[in-house]
Amino acid sequence: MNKYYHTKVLYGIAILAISIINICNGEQCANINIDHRIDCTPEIDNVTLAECTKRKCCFNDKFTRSLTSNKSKFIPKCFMPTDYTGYKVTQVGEQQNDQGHVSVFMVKLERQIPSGFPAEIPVVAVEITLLNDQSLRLRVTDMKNKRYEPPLPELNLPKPTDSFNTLYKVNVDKTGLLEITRLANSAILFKTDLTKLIYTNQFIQLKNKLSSPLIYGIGEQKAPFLKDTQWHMYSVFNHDQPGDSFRPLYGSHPFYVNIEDKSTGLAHGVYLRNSNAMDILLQPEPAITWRPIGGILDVFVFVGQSPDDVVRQYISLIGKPSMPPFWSLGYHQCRCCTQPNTLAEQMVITNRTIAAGIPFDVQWNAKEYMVQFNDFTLDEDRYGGFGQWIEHLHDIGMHYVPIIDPGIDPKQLAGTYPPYDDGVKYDVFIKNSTNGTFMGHVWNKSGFTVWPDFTNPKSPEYWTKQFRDFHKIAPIDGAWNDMNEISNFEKKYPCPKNSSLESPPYVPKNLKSMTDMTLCMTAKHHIGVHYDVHNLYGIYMAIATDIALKSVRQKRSFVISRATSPGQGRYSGHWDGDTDTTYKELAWTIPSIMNMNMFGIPLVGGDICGFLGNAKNTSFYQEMCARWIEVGAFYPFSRNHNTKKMDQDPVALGTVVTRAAKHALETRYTLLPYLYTLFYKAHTNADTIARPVFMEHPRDPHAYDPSIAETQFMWGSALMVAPVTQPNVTKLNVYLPAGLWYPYSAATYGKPINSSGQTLEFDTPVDKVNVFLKSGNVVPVLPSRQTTTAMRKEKFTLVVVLDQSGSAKGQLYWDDGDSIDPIENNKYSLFDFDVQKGSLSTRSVVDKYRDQEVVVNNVIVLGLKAKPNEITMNQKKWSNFSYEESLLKLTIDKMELKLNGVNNQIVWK
Ligand code: MIG
Repeated sequence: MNKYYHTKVLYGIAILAISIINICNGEQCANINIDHRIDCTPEIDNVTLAECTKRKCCFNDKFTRSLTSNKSKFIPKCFMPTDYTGYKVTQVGEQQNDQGHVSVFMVKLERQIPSGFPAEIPVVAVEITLLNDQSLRLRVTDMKNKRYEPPLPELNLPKPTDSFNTLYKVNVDKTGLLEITRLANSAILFKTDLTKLIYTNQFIQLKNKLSSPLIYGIGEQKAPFLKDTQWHMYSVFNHDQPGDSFRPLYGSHPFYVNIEDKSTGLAHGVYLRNSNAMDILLQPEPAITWRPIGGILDVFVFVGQSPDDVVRQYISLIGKPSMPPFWSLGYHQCRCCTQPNTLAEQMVITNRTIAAGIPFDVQWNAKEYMVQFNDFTLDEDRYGGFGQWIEHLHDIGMHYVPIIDPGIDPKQLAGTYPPYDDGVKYDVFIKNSTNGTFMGHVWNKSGFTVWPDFTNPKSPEYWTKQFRDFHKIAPIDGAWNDMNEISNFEKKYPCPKNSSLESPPYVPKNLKSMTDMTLCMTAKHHIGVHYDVHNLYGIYMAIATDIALKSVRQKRSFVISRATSPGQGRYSGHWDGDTDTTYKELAWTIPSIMNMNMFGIPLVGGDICGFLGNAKNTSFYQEMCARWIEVGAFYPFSRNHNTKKMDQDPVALGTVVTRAAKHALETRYTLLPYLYTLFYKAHTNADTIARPVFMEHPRDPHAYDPSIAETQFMWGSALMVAPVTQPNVTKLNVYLPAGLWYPYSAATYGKPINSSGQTLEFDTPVDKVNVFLKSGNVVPVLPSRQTTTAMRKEKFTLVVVLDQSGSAKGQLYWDDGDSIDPIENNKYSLFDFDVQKGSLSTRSVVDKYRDQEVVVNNVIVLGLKAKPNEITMNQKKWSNFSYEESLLKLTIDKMELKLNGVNNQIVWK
């Protein structure tokens, strides 16, 4: 057979195949809107007609779409016909609870035709459990064999309700339709066709319809806040990824919030509890396709009245975040790499920051203090006197946090390096496929690295011992966990060939390979293979570090982790990793902190002034850094950090940056009692802290406008931050939802703005950030001081911002700032503030922290239309007050009002 003939025959077969498709299911193919297609050959990048035909699917590669090739390549060319029946529903059943309400739906699916993927699961069980009136759980499992499920996050399932009065309705039938609608308006919340499910050992695919293209979440990605439904592929796999990239970042958060309608703010959310690598594809239908490459489908649907309600349900399920130490809400300063090379160099930077009067609480170092970049060592030559220096920081009210990497050096002389020797003794290192210790390489100068398996129940004890020993020479106050994706630069031997774990049938599209920058997928952990548990390394490390710090310090722990996964907010915060030093990345940190807040990790921030790439101290860079610190002062976790090229602490960058830093950080510091109270609400009520404007104004359609939602953000309900994230801006357009707003900066108040829901222009010179207090709130503040330690000795001010009806509400949470589990141990105080008709009442709700009583010296009432004639404090006349008409501002001073254990009433008339 010559070549020409061969081609011709193939061509003929192809024509025939097309006509067969046309004959058999012409309508079934032609009727499908391109935007609704379900990929039939998702693992194949350039599918052929022949392969497509084999899978009994429709082939059409002739479409025009003005999309980048990176998106159009995800439009399925081989897609399922309308009557595609991969699975057939062979049984549908229901279960009732004791009260006779249907509480569980069950569906049995049996495979009809091969999906094309190996290791097909022939019989699949779908179980839909109504959890409570707002939420339900959909589990799709192998009917015969138990499959891997992640042990974390532990779930706090809602208590089962007896009688359902659900906001939603479930419809599931023999045709395979599964539909969840909102009862009130029949809006579709989740709709899928079970016959088109792909369910195989290493590839699962399920597509469900979205209510609208307003979809948020899906982390961690270097992407805008609003996710892209124009055939955008998001891969989810913890990954060490510097700079601006389409590849997945450090954390895995398969959760989204979908706004159903911007004028009602009705919203729902979906969480896929699965720790395997996965792809998430969004398409214009709008719809979402989940593609985990292992585990099961364990899907939670949260139906809410508003986006914050949805997020609260999600965070309540996966675990609410912990209370951070009060000092950790101060300003942090760090710097790597090879710099500062000595303690003396470090001291210069620390001291000049203090001397400049920049509020400053926590000094950090990356691995420079170590010997050969080995954890728990101290280079006495370069960093001699380290321990005393940390003590000195403590004496002046500061704290200290070092990097602690997971990678341990296995090549030190036996008996000289306990972190390795102990690990061998405890037998806690991750193993390779043949049960040797898994060996790779990150920073350790020996060229070799091994990793503790934090899923091993012995690891916390092993890890605690290392912390305890190190703490004797360096009394550190927290830990910074880097490189825990796990990041690995080099494999010391090739990963096993012909392993379906190393080269699975489907590799998430935005990864180079499964093992790029990490371990082999066959590496063994106590709870499973790396393939399954890769995404959980960060959370397990955070748990061990949290245990170690608490046990060594007997104080509240402070952990910042690069890798994260659902539920991690209970154990750590997070920073955004290796950002480029560009305005683009600065702007991205706003979506990033809002996302992490929605994922239950509110203690989050980016590297202030950018991590990579700043080489010269130019005026362009100084301006960017000033702008960055103005955003960064409002990261819940506020740290300046960068890589080698040059010093970027504010003083090093000159007077403009120093002034901007001082100003923005003083503003932050005054607000710390408010921020701390927001952490209390996050811890007890699953609230977010840094949140999008639409979360506070869900029925204001403008609040969803990307020019607002991506650039402005709120702290709780009382504070709006509208920073500059572009060069050469001196006037900024800011959207203020309807209400009264007060410009605020470090204990000064601007003229009130009565907005009807408008965009207004504000002067924003380089050293100014727009911060506004919103009407209807009482905000507790303290004077800014050099450290939070000094601040805690000061007296409080209550800032009342009246709404149209003259009301306002607020709270203050207070404790000793550093003890373990203050709320669980009942060692805190909580005060409620309520303003109505010219009267502020303070109520002592919980009064269990008395070591330092809360004393209010001033009450500032904003939005008061006329000067009062008389003020009374607890029925007694009070004459220390003043009124500024242009600001509609009443200041009551010298009050010395104690809040603990008593209720107070202040009246102005
Ligand atoms: O650059 O050791 O994201 O913040 O300073 C590679 C330190 C390793 C990456 C972290 C970065 C940190 C650095 N690390």
